[in-house]
Amino acid sequence: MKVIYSEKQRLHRVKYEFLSGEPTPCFEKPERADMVLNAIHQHGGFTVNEPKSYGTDPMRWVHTPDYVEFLQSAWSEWEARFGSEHDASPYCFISPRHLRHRIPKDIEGKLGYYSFDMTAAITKTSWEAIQSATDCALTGAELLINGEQAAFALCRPPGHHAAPDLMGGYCYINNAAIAAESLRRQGKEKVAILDLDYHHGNGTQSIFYQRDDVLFVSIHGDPDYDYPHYIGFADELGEGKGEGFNLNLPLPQGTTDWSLYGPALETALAKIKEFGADALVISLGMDTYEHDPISYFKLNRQDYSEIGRQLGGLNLPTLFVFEGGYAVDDLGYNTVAVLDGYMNPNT
Ligand code: Q9C
Ligand code: ZN
Repeated sequence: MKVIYSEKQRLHRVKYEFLSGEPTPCFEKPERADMVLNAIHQHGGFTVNEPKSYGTDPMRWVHTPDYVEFLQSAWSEWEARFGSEHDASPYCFISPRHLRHRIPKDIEGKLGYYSFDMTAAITKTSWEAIQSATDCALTGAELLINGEQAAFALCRPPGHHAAPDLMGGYCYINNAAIAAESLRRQGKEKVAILDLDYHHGNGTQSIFYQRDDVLFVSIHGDPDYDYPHYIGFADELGEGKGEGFNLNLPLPQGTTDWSLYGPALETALAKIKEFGADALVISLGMDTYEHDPISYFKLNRQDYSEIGRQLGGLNLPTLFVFEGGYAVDDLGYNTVAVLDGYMNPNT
């Protein structure tokens, strides 16, 4: 299988996040990709390729122009005001209650306007990495169009929490959504996105909520108890002609092992078959692992092989797009277990 990766993605390294009130080194770090590459090289069944450059136009397929422009200029505006010692980070947000939805002129106001949480800080070189991650996803989509059955876009920073004009959850530009849209524009009539990250893919859901040509299915921790807290419930079915083309399968924190996850995956795959997808994009978050430091499912290595096998059973052109996963020591082997299960279902 072809893997698409660029060292440019190392240029995004945020110092801190707040974890239950405590400043903590950011879980989403370049070493995550290093571990995946390491396992990929050990496996031997992959080739690693550089992405092509697609510029910023594809970002505007799913994001607003003002948001893309904000991401590009945020660091220089921040640096002009506060210098370069600290990462640019919001502290103040628009609640849907009582505040006006106006774009402020000041960078701190803008950071809050375009964020829904404090986990998506911007550094001097973040933009290069963000752009490179999107290029990896687009290159992967193009490989499918050119006849590859599957590819793996090793994207960092991740993307599935990024909505049309919102960053959050370590995400800025929605790589999986852009890849899906790219497949649509190159002739795939129906594209399914299956989001397997522990956290609901709120950004991807929002982007396609009113569309019937892109199905979004997500298996994730119940938002009544977990991030992103305010979206990702089972009654969110899509809107307008998109009604019936969004499926959320929230599962309980703590007790979700294969006995609960397996049936949810079966439901998800049945929905994708019924939809009649021509191509599949997997938002491959690996934070469903039993030892993930910020998530609460109990999947293990064998479960990941089984997930890969079942995805392969759909027999669709499949693009894997990397999302979360923070148990760094095992992250590479778990990721490769999914991809190996997909490629070699009988071993
Ligand atoms: N106490 C991704 O996996 N913090 N983003 C959760 C829970 C935010 C995860 C803290 C997690 C964002 C791509
Ligand atoms: Zn996640």
